[in-house]
Amino acid sequence: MANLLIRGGTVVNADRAFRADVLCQDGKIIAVGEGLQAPTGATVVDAGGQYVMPGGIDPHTHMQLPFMGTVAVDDFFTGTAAGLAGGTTSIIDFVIPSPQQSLLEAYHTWRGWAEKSAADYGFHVAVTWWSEGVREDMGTLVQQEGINSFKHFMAYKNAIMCDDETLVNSFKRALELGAMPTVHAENGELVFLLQKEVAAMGITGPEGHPLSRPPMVEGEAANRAIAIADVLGVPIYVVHVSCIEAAEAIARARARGQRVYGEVLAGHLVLDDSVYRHPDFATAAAHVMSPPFRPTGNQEFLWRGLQSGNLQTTATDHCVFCAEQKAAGKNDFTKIPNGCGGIEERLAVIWDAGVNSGRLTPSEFVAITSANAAKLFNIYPQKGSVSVGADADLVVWDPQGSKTLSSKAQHSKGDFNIFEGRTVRGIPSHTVSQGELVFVQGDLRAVQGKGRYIKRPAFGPNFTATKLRSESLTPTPVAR
Ligand code: URQ
Ligand code: ZN
Ligand code: ZN
Repeated sequence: MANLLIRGGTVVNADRAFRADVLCQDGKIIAVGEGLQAPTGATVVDAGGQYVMPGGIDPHTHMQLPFMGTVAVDDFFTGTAAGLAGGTTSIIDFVIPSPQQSLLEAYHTWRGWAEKSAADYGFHVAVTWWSEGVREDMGTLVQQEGINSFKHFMAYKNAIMCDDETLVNSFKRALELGAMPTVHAENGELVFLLQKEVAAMGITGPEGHPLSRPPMVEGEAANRAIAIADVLGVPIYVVHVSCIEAAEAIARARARGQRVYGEVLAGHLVLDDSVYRHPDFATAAAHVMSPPFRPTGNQEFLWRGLQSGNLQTTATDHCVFCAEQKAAGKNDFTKIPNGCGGIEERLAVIWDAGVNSGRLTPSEFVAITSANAAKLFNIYPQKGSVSVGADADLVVWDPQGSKTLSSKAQHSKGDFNIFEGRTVRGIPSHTVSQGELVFVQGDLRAVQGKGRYIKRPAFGPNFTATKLRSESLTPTPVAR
């Protein structure tokens, strides 16, 4: 593959920012330093006045997910292409077996779907039921397929919800295998009951969605999952932390030395629950996702969590349904397919609201949009770093560039944009994937099928949570 020299920029990694050129060859970074010469025939990008950062990693997407009776409209090509247009060069998506379905069988199905990806991708595999076969499949997936994380939905009763028996058995198995358990933390039993209570009040519109899943529904589940992980001595990663109750649960556990990690969606950082009271059904329904967007006050708490290091990654949960799909819930909000987009907008929204506001330094931005996800899912520094030997996945970031986000400007196949009308300062001018220019000043050159499946090794023997209370147990029997 051709050489590519990115010249004159400021390289930003999670640990520091410094003036350097970046030389790429055969999909890898081969030199980082000042005054690099362009090999004959190399493509040269002038990055003067711009930042050169590791390509974004979105650790939470659902391309072409079959869900709630329909299928998310962005597939692995259109979804990853949209990501490249926004500076995101890798995703970690989800294999979600139906209950009683073999995990391995579902994994191979998703692998087939993802062949068309334009960018590199990995998978978390969801454990939606329990059996000895599930236990065995988890071992095969870790030892042979490069899976090192398992997802557990604590919501979605009568669909993919895990009970405590499954959580306990699967977390224990994950620890044995050196794999990270992750959770969608909402108490699905409470949601199920509250949905009926809200409906009984005659509320059928999207405004019923947040009423049926108040913050403590998430706080309870986050606390429960964290406690189970503590007793079992396994680390845990909480996806889409949306509210104070869940963020506090994580901060409390971390303050006690427990290995708990939290992810925040770009949408939850800048949107609030007023969206559900929009008079237009389609607009309100377009924002129906779980956990819901929260009352004002929660957003600032999430920002503080990222600034303090109590929350580590950002994602989008990109799971896009169009207006006609959302209309399935026209007369019953519980039938509105849950999911929103964001993969193209995440970096610009977080840069504009996070760096331009002074909340985050450029290096902290890199940490929460790329490096921390690479570290937590064990693909650092192959991903998440501008350094010699790393994959040449990069974004050249123009801090003075500006753009107004809109469904008319997006590359997603969705017909709505939850950031509609938001003007951001700081946008990608170039995206590089596997050492190739795939986005150049508005011109998207994504190639279907170019993306690679990224295997993620299991974690080492020290992979455990700091055992706290459970160490106080006296493991030896008392002689009587
Ligand atoms: O819960 C998830 O993460 C999936 C089903 C996407 N939908 C959503 O509302 N977050
Ligand atoms: Zn979820
Ligand atoms: Zn999700």
